[in-house]
Amino acid sequence: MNAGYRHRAGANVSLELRAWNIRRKALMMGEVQGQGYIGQALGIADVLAASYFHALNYKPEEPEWEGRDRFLLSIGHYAIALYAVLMEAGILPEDELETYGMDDSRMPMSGMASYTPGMEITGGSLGQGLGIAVGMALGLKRKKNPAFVYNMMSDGELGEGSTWEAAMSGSHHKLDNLICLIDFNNQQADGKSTEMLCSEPLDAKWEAFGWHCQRVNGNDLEAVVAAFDAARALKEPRPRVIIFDTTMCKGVPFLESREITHFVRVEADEWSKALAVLEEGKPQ
Ligand SMILES: Cc1ncc(C[n+]2csc(CCOP(=O)(O)OP(=O)(O)O)c2C)c(N)n1
Repeated sequence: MNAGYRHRAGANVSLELRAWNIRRKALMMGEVQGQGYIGQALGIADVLAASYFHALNYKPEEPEWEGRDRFLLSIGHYAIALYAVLMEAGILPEDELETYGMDDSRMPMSGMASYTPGMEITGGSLGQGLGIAVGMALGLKRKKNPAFVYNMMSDGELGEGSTWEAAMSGSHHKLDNLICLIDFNNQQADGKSTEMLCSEPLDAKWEAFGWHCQRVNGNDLEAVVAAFDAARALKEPRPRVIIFDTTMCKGVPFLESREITHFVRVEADEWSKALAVLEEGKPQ
């Protein structure tokens, strides 16, 4: 663990409430544009809450602090989800929420490193994040910087050859400072990931590539936190991956039960309805 610093602001706020706040902010941004990858944001909110309010070291007021853990969003189309947690963490000011996706906004609809504090890479060309993460993790080690690199990727990226080249080099270089987070929502643009290009048995594949692998329910905060703790504490000279099985649209039942596609259509009047439904489930 990074000896110098651990972000503890708002330590009295529960992770459940953090995740709820992330969902709420994402829905509010979706409402601004009338669209957005909201199914993914609602699904990954618990993992993001645990990342930014349990696992990561960072200084909100100094997003480029050299000692920070790096969080790479390989899936640039999930930007709405990352903006929500960056706001919740105080890295992005909340009053910019209203600018989401607009010209001159610091929050474009796909993640761009040069626009947004806390957006480490310009992801979005799928399958690139893990390779970048391997390079960063190697660089940090050579500089004797004890920070971790987290790469957040999707199940769709498991169908990219570049992911597996990166996986091989991560274990070749014994990158015990690299933690890959996979959002396994089993959805891609054209259908279910398992029906498009099946990557199962996934745990066995990562293990065979030399990684320490865990697979948990990504909407069970207790399990998510335990997986982060185990990945960080492991004393083995190899990279770690956590596969999170998540439910798209989690927290808004009428969207959850809709025939889910990669891009969930939300009608103009449904944004406020979704926010109202979320409000009913607000944790204490
Ligand atoms: C290399 C590459 N190919 C295609 C796309 C277009 N694209 C954007 S999102 C997406 C869906 C990918 O599925 P997944 O990453 O599992 O995301 P989810 O459906 O969970 O959002 C695709 C094909 C892209 N961004 N990059």
